[in-house]
Amino acid sequence: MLPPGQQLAAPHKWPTVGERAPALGPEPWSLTLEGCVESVCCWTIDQLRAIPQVERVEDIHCVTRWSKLAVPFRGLSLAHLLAEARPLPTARFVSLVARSDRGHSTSLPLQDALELDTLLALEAYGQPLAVEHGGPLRVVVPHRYFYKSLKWLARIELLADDRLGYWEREAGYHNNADPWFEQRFIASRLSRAEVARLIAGRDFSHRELLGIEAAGHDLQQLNARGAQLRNADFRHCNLARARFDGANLSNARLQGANLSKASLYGADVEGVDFSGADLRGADLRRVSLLGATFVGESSAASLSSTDAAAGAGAQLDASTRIDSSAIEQLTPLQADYVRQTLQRR
Ligand SMILES: Nc1nc2c(c(=O)[nH]1)N[C@H]1C(S)=C(S)[C@@H](COP(=O)(O)O)O[C@H]1N2
Ligand SMILES: [Mo]
Repeated sequence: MLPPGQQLAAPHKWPTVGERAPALGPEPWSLTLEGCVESVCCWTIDQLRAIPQVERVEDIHCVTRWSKLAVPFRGLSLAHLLAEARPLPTARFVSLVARSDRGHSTSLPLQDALELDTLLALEAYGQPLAVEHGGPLRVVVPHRYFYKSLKWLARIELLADDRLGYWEREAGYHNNADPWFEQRFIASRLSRAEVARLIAGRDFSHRELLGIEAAGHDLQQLNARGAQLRNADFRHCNLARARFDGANLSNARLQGANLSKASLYGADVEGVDFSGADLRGADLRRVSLLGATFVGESSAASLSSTDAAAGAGAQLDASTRIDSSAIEQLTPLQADYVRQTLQRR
């Protein structure tokens, strides 16, 4: 079963999301458990391997809308390590801190972390975890978007009060992250008056406008270069000739938008829904398309591509510019649809 708004990644593909390698640090790798505990603990990877290992098959759901089912992990249970450190009654949250150049972390209520059977994985698919997937040690939090599953775990800190993680703080990702309730982003903090002023001025460039609700507006030639527009709602907007160069449009809703001759050059469009959008003459070079949708998965499966274009599918043709490497990031259905429609004149 897939949570709402998710699509299966291509089989045998495991996308790398976020940081691709840990920061340099002392070897051998060690894990520290501290904060509200009776005894601070520290383990090397070899010591962790000597603790009884558990095997778990878990589904991965990335907030950028790709999922990967039944991934076999092996490692140790967080509960087992916590028992060794003996949490104090004041411990209510667990902060998971990576060995990371940007101080990457995430957090969970302690009770959730335990009830969800959080795993500290050393292996996936019977092999030591690859570095880009968090090796030698990553967190796997079942039933939460995968941003709660921290790569390169170096420190666990038990806290009395929550400390927001990197994505939760910097990107407005929802702190609870339950995919079954689509807890992807916190709501926009923009007031209606601010939104109205921005829409009238058509200048969003380099602004932080997470989750802006602009559906249905005339934003022809909008300047949105370098803007932070994660989860923005641009459904059915007139965005002809708009400039989104270098903008972050991750998970934005662009269904039915007119994006003819718009530039999305170098933009982050992971998880964007372009169903029914007009992308003729649009520039989508140098974009990341992980989890993007151009045609509803059900209509792509049931209609011939011509019918799909007339209905729910995005309008692309030979004048739409997309790198073939970006098309390969799409699910097989989406990639087929894009390749076919790009040949139209
Ligand atoms: N240290 C660290 N952990 C991280 C991230 C990151 O950028 N840095 N990204 C998170 C996100 S958003 C996802 S979807 C998963 C991606 O894991 P993968 O690259 O193994 O697919 O790792 C999560 N853990
Ligand atoms: Mo993610």
